[in-house]
Order: sequence, then structure tokens, then C-alpha cells
Amino acid sequence: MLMNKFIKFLFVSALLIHQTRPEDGYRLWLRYDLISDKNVLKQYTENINYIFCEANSETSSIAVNELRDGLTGLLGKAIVNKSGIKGNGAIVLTKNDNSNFTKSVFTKEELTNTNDDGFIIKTAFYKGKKAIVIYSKKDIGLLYGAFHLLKLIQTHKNIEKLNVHSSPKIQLRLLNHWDNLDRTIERGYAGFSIWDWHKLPDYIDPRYIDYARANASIGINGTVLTNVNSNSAVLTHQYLTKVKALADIFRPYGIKVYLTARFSAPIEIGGLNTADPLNNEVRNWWKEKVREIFNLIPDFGGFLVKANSEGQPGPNDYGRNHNDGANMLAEALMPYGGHVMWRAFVYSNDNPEDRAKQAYNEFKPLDGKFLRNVLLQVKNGAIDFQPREPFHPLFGAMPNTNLMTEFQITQEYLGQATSLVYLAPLFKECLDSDTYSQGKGSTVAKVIDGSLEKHSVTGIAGVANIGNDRNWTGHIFGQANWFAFGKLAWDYDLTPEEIADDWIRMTFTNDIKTKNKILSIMLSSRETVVNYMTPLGLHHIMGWDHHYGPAPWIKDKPRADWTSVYYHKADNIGLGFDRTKTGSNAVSQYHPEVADMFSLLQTCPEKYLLWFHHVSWDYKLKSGKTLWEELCFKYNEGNKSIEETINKWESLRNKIDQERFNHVKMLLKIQQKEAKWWRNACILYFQTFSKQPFPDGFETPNETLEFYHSLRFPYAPGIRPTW
Ligand code: GCW
Repeated sequence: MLMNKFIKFLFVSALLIHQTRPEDGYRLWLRYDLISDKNVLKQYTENINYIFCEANSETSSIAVNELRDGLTGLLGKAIVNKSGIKGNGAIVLTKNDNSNFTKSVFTKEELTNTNDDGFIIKTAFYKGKKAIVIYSKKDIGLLYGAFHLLKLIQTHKNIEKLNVHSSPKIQLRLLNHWDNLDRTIERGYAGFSIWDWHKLPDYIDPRYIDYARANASIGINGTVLTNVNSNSAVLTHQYLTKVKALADIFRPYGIKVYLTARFSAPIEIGGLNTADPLNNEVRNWWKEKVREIFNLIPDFGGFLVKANSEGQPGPNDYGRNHNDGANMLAEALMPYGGHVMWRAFVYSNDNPEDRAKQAYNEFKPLDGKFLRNVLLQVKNGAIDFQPREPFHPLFGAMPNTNLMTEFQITQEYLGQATSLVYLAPLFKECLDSDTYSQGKGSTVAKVIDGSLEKHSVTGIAGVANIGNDRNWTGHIFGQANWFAFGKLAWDYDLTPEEIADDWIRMTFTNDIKTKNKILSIMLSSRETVVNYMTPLGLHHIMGWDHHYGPAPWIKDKPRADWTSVYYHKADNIGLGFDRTKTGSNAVSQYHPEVADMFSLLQTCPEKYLLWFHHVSWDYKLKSGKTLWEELCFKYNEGNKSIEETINKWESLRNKIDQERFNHVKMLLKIQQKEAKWWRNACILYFQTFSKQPFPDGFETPNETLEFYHSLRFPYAPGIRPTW
């Protein structure tokens, strides 16, 4: 007995000692420090005494261990696993939907409404003993439920009468890593890849486990390990054994691995002289390759493919269509339950058509021609992950194809890892957009969750912002974007505010005043960046290649669609890309209700004005200001709000730990410089066309346009390797 107490004491002290580690952000939102508010703590210590897990699997053990460590840390008392109901305060984990106990707690309807990844958490009584019951159909639901319960406690929610029903709305919830085999990351700003390919499969970095935990905690169930600008070496046996090692680690966390498939792999590593998708040898080669993969990794997820885009090989090289390529791979994967995610990010410089129209033109005619295990992966907008884009016209245009969406969590175009930008509002803006494809309410979310068009499989992907930086994402607030992506992939009805609220409480503090300040910083941050980078629908005017900083002057490059002047079309008359009937007519790719709205200057939301219209400098906007004045105003607004953010952050000194306070403070200073740089460079440049003076109150730039023009960043992070 005494010994037992002593062991408990050691255990709790070990966890408490753990808490004194540096605040370097490594723990992400999975922080289980002792709750300092005694009243809040009391509610939990009174209700939670031990765990009783009816399931018995690797996954359920992970759930139990997470609860044990988490609750012991949060509650400051040892919470252990017991072999039955032993008094009040049990957390029961069960998959049994047929026991008397389960039947007494849950209705039949509740049980059937819980999908394969879902869970229920309920307060219940068993033989007069009060318990919290986590029910799920599969083991993974127990882990998701465990993380949910921990979150409720981390965020100080009342757990007296729990009644939570949660099932994800989308099936495949994936991270896409643009990680290369040499550990560089295309558009990665948080160090090198966490995949240490050289040391795999023998050396298992503990970080792989923390990566899996973090993803499981937000419901992510798949990871594409490699860059879409792909390297066929990953499909060689040597590398597949390394992939297997990762798959084995991730499996109990409910995470499947996927790989990018380089279309020319049959030539490069297979010794064939063609990769033609209709060639039998090629088809067999892929079948064999897939068989080899599934032998090693029985739950392999499938392939992600970027084909015939930005120099990648693809079926068009052989006069074949995208569906020929996708279906060839899908056929090979089908017997094993694997999927193909075929990217719709396809455009060609040889095509004189507006780049915004090309993917639609290419794919719309292929609707209904993809096998049922193919998903077409469509970026949120038609150009490329800009700070703001209208939703991609393919959503709602391919009812007979499994459309999934791709967001970019890494901030390629949103200040990279030196900027605080909370992306949930951007993700939500797209998901909530109404395509009108089947009348009002046909939102993008309902297209991708399959409910509108009855898809056979549904998915959502986010390009990861993770690297080997100690804090995972470079900027600590980048963690919020990883978190928010997972949360929205699970349930797109959540609001950016709810998600941020949880994240802040879990990551920083439950102190309401401090939490609210951080919340207000986060919620305005995306609009701030839009304002000082690309207000009013401007897009793609950033630095050449590295995409860092402003460069609206970029022109005369080998590809017109990689220049800035192609997109902003500034001239002496005005600014913006005419995508109405008088221009490229990209609006016609939307359903009539949407097309009409975007077409008319009066009804086009001003946030998309210059995306769809070439507007004269003197055109009066809703504010009463001319385009030129409004542009200057917006750039200024963005700058002002960064200043406000800095002041708000400064007021948090001593409210949060020094380490993270300083980290964010220094980065905000960088962001402030960048905001000023964006404003000055863009306004000076556009002024050469508008030929108008700065409006009253506009701070005169301290440098010349030539100066901004001359800046070079040859070693900016995340540049893609030449391919
Ligand atoms: O945004 C562009 C990026 C490329 C990227 C491409 C894509 C992986 O600048 O680096 O390549 O999109 O999404 O394929």
C-alpha cells in the first residue's frame, strides 16, 4: 500500500517536473500542465478517478495512455487504468454496442448515427456509480474521443453532464507534405523535413510518434509523405521499406500513408521505354508495384499525382487524358482499397487561355469518367493559394466525380513563417461559398462532403507547414493553422472563432482577458494580410520564384502566367483582370447566379473586384473613395492593424511565458517591416500607372521604387528545386 503511494508520488512528480521544460512550442496544443485554478480543478478531480478500458488493441492502449498522462498532469493526481468499474469517477472506453451497460447509456439511434471514425461521450451511471463513457464503433474512435475529453478539460469546460456526439463529415482528412527525399521542403518554412529518409527504417525519431499523436488529436487520418513535384525513387524497394517503417508507427494512430506517384516511374525505375497509361506493360508495372507496396504496407492509402503541370510528366505526354492516367493507377489500387488523388492544378503556358480557366476546361469534360476510387483534388481557388481567391469553379461543376479540396496550410503566399496569419477564415470562406450548382445552399463544403452529389468517397487535404524546427511550424501561430485544418476537416460547421478559442486555451492560457486578446489578434490577421498584400481582389504579385515579398513589376519571364503583370494588368486606365464577357469570361465557368453576381461591377463583392474586373482609377467604390484612394487606404489599413497587433501583443507581456512572448514579438516586428515593404512597393509601382498623388494621411514611402525593385533574396527558404 505504502509502496503504491510512493510509486504514485514518483509518477506525479515526474510529470510535474516535466512541466518545467522550456516553452519552445514542441508540445503543440497537447499540453497537460496542472490546472492552476482550484475551483476549476475541483470539478475534474471530483469527477475523474480512474480509467476502465473495455477494448484491447494498440490503438485503445494509446488512448488509455494519453488519458492517463494527460489527466495525471492536468489534475495533479495519478489516474490509472483499472480492470472494471471500481467506484465513482471512471472513464469508460467501450466499443461494445450490445452490453447491458452500453444499452442503458445510449439509444439505438445514437449508436447507429455514429460513423466509423466517430464517438460519443456521455455522463452515465453504472450500478449507481457515476462514470464518463466514451463509445465508438472502432478503436480509432476511442482515441479521438479520448483527445476530445482531454480537450474539454484543457479548455476548462464543464463535464458534469456530458453528451457529445461527434462524427467526421469527410472521410479522408489528409496532410500533403511537399517534402523532398533530400529533406528540403518545397514551400516549407519551418526547417527541413521531419522524415529522416537516410536513417530510416532503422532509426525511429520519437518525433514521428509525436507527429502521429498531434494529427490523431485533430482527426487527421492520412499523410502524403512526399512532394507532388515527385521523385520516383520513393517507389523503389529501398525507399518503400522506409515508408513501411513510418506506416507501422502511424497505423495505431489511425493514420495511413500515401505517396506521390511520378507518372514516368515505369521508365525511371522500371526500365520501360514508355509510361503510356494505355500500354499493357506499363499497366502491369503499376499493378506489380502496387502489389509490392501492399505486401509491405497492407493499409497503404494510395497515390497523389500531379501530372502535366509545371513540368511534371503525365498522360498528355502520350496523347492520353487525365482520366486515362488516373484510372490506370486506380485499377491497380482498387483490389486493395487504395485511392488515387489526382490533382486538378493543371495549366499550361502554351495555352493562351486565362490560367484561371484552364483546369475547368481540362477537367469538366471528364466528369463521370473517373473510377470510383479516384478523387479529383482541387485547390480552393483557380489560381494558386492566394491570400484571397474566389472559390474554384470546378466545385459544383463535376457532380459525377469525387471532388476533394486542397488548402495550403504552409503560408507560401501569406508571409511564410514570419507572419502571424490565422487561416481558418480563409478555409471557411471557401467551404461556405455557395456554388448554386443545385440551387441556393450548394456550398463547396456540401460538394466535398459528398452530401450534395452522393460521392463514393470524400476527402480534404492541407499542404503541411511542418518541418524539423523545434516548434514544428516555424511561427508558433502556424500551429493554429495545422490545428484548424484538422478541426474543419472533421467538422466544417465549426467557426474560426470556436477553433481559435480552443487552440489558445490549449496552447497559451485559459485566462479570459488574455485569451480574448489573442483571439482578436488571430481573427483579424488574415484580413490584415490581404489588405497589405493584395487588397480588393489583387493576386499573384509577389516575388519571383521564392514568392517572398512584393514584386508587382515582374514581367518578361519565360512564362507569362508566372509574371505579376499578367495578373494585375495595371495601365493608365485602371487596374485588374477583366474576367467578364468583355475579357477572359472566366465568370462563365460559374453557375449563372454566381456568374451574374461576379460579372456586374455593382454586385461583385469588392473583395473580388480586381479579380474579375479591370476598374478605372477613378471608379467610385462603396466607401465613396476612388479605386486609387481605396487601394492606398487598404494598404494603410493593413499596416495599421499590424501596429495594433503589436500593441496588443505587448500588453500580454507577463501574461504568457517570456519565451513564447518574445518569439512572437520578434516575428511581429519582422511582419511589420514586411507590411510596410508591401505597401510602399505596391503603391509606388501602381502610382506609375494611376499618376495620382497619395491621398491625405498616406505615409510617404521612405524608399524609392527602384530600391524595392533592387531587393534580392537568393537564399529565401522554400524555393523549389529546379525540375
Ligand atoms: O503554388 C505553386 C507552388 C509550387 C507548387 C505548385 C503545386 C508543389 O509555387 O511550388 O509545387 O503550386 O501546387 O503543385
